[in-house]
Amino acid sequence: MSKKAFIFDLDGVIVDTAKYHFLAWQKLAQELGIEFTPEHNEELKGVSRVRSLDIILELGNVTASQEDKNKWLFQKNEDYLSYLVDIDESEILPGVLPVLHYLKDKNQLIALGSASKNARPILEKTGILPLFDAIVDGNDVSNAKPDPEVFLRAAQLLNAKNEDAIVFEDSVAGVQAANIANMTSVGIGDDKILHEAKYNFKDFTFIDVSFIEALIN
Ligand code: B16
Ligand code: MG
Repeated sequence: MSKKAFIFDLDGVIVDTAKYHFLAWQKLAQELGIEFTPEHNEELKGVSRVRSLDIILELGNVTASQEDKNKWLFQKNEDYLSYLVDIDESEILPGVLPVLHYLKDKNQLIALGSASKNARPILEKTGILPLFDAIVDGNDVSNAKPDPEVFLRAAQLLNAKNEDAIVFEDSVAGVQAANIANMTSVGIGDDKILHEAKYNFKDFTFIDVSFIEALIN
């Protein structure tokens, strides 16, 4: 059996923190008098915090000083973190744990490839940090998805070839990043939104052992 590199995005793939990002951004947008809908939020998935704020400000045609932007970025993150205080393993999305454990049992390599700067504490609180052979997050990269930097670094840390890497992603930008990196992209979510992914599943409960087995071999 060969060894493949399985790279997981965090928000929207392993845990449902995408909803907390949305709530925190929506609160800020409201304060700034900017209309911000779940549809707008799609554009923010997998995108860095700084770029997310710029997108929201562009939506409302708001220009701001760097000082104000820093203040709002801080405020949004504090608000986001307040939702994370009590999270535990129940936050892990259905079907994810069995896949992680199956990969571990089969001696496969597992990495995180997330844009979030809050990734480590989330993995710790949900109890799955020890399952990861490598972690690349928003603190390690300078180029945001769809730039493939985050996934290329993860494969590098795992000593794996890009073509032996499989990326699970819920964002359009993340799927594009995986494709650019020559990795196998697996979209998690709406297949109309993630139509560029090589494979697509509504969520992990739709992924069965035979699919993972085929990826390994
Ligand atoms: P933070 P992922 C991304 O995580 C989120 O999808 C995106 O909405 C968020 O803005 C970004 O992380 C930065 O997160 O503010 O915690 O640094 O999906 O790449 O795991
Ligand atoms: Mg995501």
